[in-house]
Amino acid sequence: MLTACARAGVPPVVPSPVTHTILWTDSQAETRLSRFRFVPDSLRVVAGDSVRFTVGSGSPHLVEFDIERLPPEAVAHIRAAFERLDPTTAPRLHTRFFQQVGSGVTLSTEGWPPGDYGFHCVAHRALGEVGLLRVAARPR
Ligand SMILES: [Cu+2]
Repeated sequence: MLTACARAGVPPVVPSPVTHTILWTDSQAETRLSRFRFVPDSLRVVAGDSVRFTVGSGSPHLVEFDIERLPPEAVAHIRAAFERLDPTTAPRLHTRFFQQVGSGVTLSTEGWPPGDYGFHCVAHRALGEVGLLRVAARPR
């Protein structure tokens, strides 16, 4: 089918940017071993999509990208995105804390190079609140 379309000169379908949601959770009721989590803790996006980090429950959370688990050329893009949100925390690649359920930040991945982006919550990293964003190149 794809081959037929390509032969007919039909351009490939380019997906429109979408906004994904990742929740910060404090799911004490589920298990004490993995109380603090990102849900989902792994997400695949296409460059240009947005990612909304939202408090689902519990304690104050923030998101910080792991400078050692990023495509090297991604650091400047993340810093620029965070700069628009809060210049005081941007140099360290993290947001401020959010606590109220439903509050959070939306990051656009426009221009972000493809690769794996590790992130965590500074407050609960040792308790397992870590995640991974897989950014794929947007088809042209
Ligand atoms: Cu947290």
